[in-house]
Amino acid sequence: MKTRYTVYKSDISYFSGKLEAYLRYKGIVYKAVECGQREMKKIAQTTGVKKMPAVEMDNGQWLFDTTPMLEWFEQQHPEPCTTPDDPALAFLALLIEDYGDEWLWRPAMWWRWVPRASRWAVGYAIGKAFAPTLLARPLGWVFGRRQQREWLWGDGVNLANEASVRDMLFREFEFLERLLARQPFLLGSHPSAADFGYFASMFRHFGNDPDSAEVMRRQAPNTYEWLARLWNASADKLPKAIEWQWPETPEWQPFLQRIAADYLPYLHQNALAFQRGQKRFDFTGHSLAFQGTKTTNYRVYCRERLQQQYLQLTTADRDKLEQLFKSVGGLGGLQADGVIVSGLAESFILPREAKSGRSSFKWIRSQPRN
Ligand SMILES: N[C@@H](CCC(=O)N[C@@H](CS)C(=O)NCC(=O)O)C(=O)O
Repeated sequence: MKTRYTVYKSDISYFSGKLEAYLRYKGIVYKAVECGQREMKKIAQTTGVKKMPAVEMDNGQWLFDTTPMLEWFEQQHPEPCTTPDDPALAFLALLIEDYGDEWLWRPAMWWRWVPRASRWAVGYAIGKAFAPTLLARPLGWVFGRRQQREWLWGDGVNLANEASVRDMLFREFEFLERLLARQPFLLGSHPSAADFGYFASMFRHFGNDPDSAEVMRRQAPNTYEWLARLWNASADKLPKAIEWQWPETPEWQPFLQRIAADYLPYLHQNALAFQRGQKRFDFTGHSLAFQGTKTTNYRVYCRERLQQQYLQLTTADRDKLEQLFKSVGGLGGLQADGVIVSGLAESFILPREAKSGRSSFKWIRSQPRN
């Protein structure tokens, strides 16, 4: 008998959009449950963290965190395959997935919680999901303030760099527009982990929230079209043969540079701060700097995973990737100071037995850091 999945999600949640797009493309049948206070409590008690999406299986086991989840689903439901057959390209897809998950989160927070129309609309939607209608507006207001504090003003964003954080979206549009004008998905004819990683911010935040969605419709119609294409993709609508593309065209260069010279140095500096027991650190990258940004244990784990995946590649595949990144500064940031252990790896082994316990997070006041 087929496993039945219940997906606890929210229609305004970054990572829920990513997971659902993946499940839809794979043709994996699931029951969707919109999260409210009760569901979040249930997730926290079984997975240990108050984060959605989470998946409950009919055998009582649970899946959580979209990156290991996608890996797990890929093993259980291999067709249609979302992993490029070239191992170097498969690694790049995972690197892009991680960049989309973590690096685009900050501009997604800016575009959702700073412009007033978006802040009010999404705040109200969250308030309504978690409180009686009368309290929806005040709760939305509190939630918006919490997100601004947690991810922007209390996390290295200030008047001097705010415009650069806002403009991170435009840098992504410059890349995506040129690429998606030519091909249907980021790495070729079919979706890969790279598409799902990008989809998180693009679908449930930028393409959804009133302010950024209008900007996207005006400035990035190819990206807007790709959102619908991926959301409605299925293997039978696409060509039988998959054609993966090695990223050689010019628009890739600034994008690869953001990974090599901003994101990987950020992961490295975050891991060093974690190792030294610092709660905050001053991040300096090629195009952005964040003073007093919060050290994030989870992102030490993200780096650790990527390092392990990279080390599993053959020397020839690693050389191929080094060549790709050579003109934009190389992949040194990934390996610098070796593997710094997050201590979290074991808790992300899936599936997870349901356990009953208390989550240590006070939900409204603080958020688990991705
Ligand atoms: N790394 C996790 C991140 C999940 C996450 O951050 N989820 C957000 C919603 S998109 C959440 O549940 N936040 C809870 C809160 O804001 O209190 C994943 O990939 O699933």
